[in-house]
Amino acid sequence: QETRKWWKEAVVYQVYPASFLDTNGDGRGDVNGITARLDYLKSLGVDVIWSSPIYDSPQADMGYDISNYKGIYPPYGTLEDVDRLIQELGKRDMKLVMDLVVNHTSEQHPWFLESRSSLSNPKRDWYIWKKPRYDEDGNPQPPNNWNQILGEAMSAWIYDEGTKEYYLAVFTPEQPDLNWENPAVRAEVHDILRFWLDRGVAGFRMDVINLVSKDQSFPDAEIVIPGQKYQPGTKYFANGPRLHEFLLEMKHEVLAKYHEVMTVGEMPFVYDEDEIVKIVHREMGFLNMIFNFELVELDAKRGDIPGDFRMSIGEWDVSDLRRVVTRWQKLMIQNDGWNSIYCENHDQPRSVSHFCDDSDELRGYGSQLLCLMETTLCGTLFVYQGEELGMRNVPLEWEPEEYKDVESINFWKKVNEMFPGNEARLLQARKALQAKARDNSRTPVQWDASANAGFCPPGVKPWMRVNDDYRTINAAAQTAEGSPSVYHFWQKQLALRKKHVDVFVYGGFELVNERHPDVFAYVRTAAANSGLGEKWVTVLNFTGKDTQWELPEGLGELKWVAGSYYLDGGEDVVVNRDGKGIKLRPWEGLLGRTA
Ligand code: TEU
Ligand code: CA
Repeated sequence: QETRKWWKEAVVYQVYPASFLDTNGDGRGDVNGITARLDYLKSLGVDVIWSSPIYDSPQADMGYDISNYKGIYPPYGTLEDVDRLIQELGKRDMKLVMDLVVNHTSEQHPWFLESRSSLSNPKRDWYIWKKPRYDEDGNPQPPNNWNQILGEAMSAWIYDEGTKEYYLAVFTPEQPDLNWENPAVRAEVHDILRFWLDRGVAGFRMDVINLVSKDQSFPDAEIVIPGQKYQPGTKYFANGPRLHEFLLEMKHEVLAKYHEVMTVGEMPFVYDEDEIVKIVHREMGFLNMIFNFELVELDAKRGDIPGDFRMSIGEWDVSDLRRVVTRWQKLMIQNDGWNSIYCENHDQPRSVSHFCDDSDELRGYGSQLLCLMETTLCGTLFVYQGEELGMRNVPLEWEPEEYKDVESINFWKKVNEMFPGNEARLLQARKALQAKARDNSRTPVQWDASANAGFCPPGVKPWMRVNDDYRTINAAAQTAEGSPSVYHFWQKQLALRKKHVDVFVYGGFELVNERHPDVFAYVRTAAANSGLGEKWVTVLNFTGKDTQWELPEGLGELKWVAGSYYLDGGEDVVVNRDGKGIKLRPWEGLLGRTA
């Protein structure tokens, strides 16, 4: 059927190259490190690798600031290394997806160096330049009140002394926004896409692709952070007036000319359902799927410190999670769209720490509960490096100096400025960093129990500190034959998902017991045209306590095939029955099928 696509069934594994594997002893991961671990990924069940940016970059934002789209950051390797990676992937029937970061470039990109060199430079209009506003004393002020996304206390407009104008940089000053209104800029973007497609990549994860069209009147934003000069302007540049036009052009000019390119657009700050469906609609859409933020922001709430929305530790319970997951499942299934499924990436804390309990006793169950959910939902599945090992957040004891991410650094600085010497506030901020900082998912992958966790040679200082728990949580221990492990659990679940794509990838989704206070449970049914009558039931206790769950009427007897307390090994899943009820332990998840 035409609704079937390779990129719907694919299991995508996100590599964060700096932290994956260092093969040349400089303390940074590299392209050859990815190539070196393909067999590990293949045997896990991975089909596609999406790598975060490997292009040449000054690394102001870990490669999301690109200075050459057609060259590789030398510490990561060379174009030849990438060619070899693609070749080795091909041998294993695997594919590569690149991270396309084209809302902005690095301030060191030759285009920007030219653009800022003079008012009359032909590339002046490739970025967004505006004349200052002036205060009473005649000092230049930013053209509006928008703040930076990664440093919310600061203006998104950066003054250029040379030409006495401001440029727009919505993430950090080192990431000037491209002016997509200019057709020459869009033509260059198309050229970049072709360059990589011609080299053999299978698709793109498009970084903040919904920010490329901005409201050209650049209005001041409403005040949502009390007492602050600069405010989030996202409303004026997320899904802006010409976004559809720009994406359609990209589809016609490039994507449609290649065979079944995989595209996933990262789309923060957009919640409107009609808008979302338009973007990913099977026929009329522009992209295969998007990353939305509703699940990972379940616990985020805005307070009074710039940056604390991302760093907040808000309350949530299973009904919130159920509402969000269900909304997206139904939205896409009912409207011919397509979902992406993820709980973790390089911008989020570790999922077991985020949604479950990462204590030594419960970490395995929680990791496997999340695995059960992710592998039984409708959509393309994205696994983040280390998630398959149940890696967790850094410990609270780490000093703020261990945090390397620009967003964390800006946040910590701001809290110290606002509350100097205020121990309570500083402790609160440290807890927030430990819970939510992007650094949590960026620590080196833990390969084995040797020094530096096998990420880089002993004696070499890794670019970022290795999580202290690597002696117990690492790939060598978890892949050892017969070891009950989060890795083996993922491996088994991915195989099961692939064996039953009619159900898990293409099937229907229905809630059961939808008012249960602790349990998120749903039924997946085989795709209508598959001729299969089977139903699969996922039951997830999203709490740290025992609970009781009634088997719904009408499903008949179930055969239980997986459970988060059954750490591989093929033992039969035994459910603790109590009349019609099933007793679930903390973070216990079960997967059953109708006979
Ligand atoms: O992220 C964009 C984005 O809006 C969030 O994921 C962001 O990291 C978070 O909201 C911080 O407040 C993408 C990349 O994934 C991220 O790593 C980059 O820093 C960012 O774009 C800029 O390129
Ligand atoms: Ca290296």
